[in-house]
Amino acid sequence: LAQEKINTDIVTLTRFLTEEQTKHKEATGDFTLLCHALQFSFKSIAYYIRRATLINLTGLAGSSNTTGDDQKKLDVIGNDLFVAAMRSSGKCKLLVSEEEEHLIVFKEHPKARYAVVCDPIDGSSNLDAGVSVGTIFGIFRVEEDCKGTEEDLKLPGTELVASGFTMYGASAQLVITMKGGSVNGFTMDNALGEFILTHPDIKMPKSRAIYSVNEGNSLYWEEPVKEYFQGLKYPVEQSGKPYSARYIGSMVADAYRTLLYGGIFAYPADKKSPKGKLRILYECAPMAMVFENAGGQAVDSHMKRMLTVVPEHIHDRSGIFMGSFDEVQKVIDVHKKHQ
Ligand code: AHM
Ligand code: MG
Repeated sequence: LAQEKINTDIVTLTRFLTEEQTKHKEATGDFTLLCHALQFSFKSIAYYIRRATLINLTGLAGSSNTTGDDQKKLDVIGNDLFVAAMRSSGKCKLLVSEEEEHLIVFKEHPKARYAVVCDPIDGSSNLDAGVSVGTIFGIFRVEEDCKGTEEDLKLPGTELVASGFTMYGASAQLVITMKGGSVNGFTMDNALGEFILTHPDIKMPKSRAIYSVNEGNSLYWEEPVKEYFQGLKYPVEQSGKPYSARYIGSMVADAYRTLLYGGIFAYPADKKSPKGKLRILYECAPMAMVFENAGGQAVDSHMKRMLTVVPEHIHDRSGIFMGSFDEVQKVIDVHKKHQ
């Protein structure tokens, strides 16, 4: 038998972050330490998700979060793991979580220079069936003398210094991007307990005939949205083939597939939900940054660049269309026609 070729020069997330840090002469190492804490929260969330059915972690916790969603037991545990990791990092001053009504201020770390926004377990309606869910995160830099109120976080995504997500699927996949940088993907090696760089410098395909949207909401869609999706299914040109539909109902999983394969993911605002469903600060903006840095586009339901949308409050929502550059351009063009 031929010997398997063993890679002995593996790029782990830890090594990647250290190498990134050395590129920035002014770096203090705080950002790297914050990322190590993030990494630990992803590992521990992945661990509990994998064991959920075995240790009675499926089902509801019996509570609901600020925005009225029923909380799953794992929503609560994922949030607690995330909050603890951020607190103990010593580098996080402010934290916004989907599962926490108010901003968390870590008063014990007044000199910390970062604010983190997160959805600890996104897509939790899929949990009990063992379908992929994910954690979304964004990192902002804050001034030492910032007020420590929600005002500090009414920021557009253009202010994010880093963002990304981890998808808990067949394996845990972590995607991270820094301001103005490339998008890099890591796969969790459970035996090593390390995230390994498996998808360096992700660039999205410019187009791909796949759409991902909850079509069950089409009754409530605005005209341009109806026309756009109708056009994908019933192309006018003779040669045009209809698009394929894919919808998991976990934004992280739908977005990850879209990032790798190309196509479009949308959760539009509609007549029933005029502000859409997904949250600007910790769902839409971090994803938009990943998509833009990978060569794609992301806009809201007014066709405004998603990264420039400023939330009115920390849990504010928005419609979103994100994906391959040309696919999102088609959405923009159809909307322009209707103006
Ligand atoms: P959650 O944060 O409460 O889990 O909700 C967000 C999720 C996204 O992951 C997904 O894209 C969307 O909700 C699915 O919603 P719907 O079931 O309306 O299609
Ligand atoms: Mg969510």
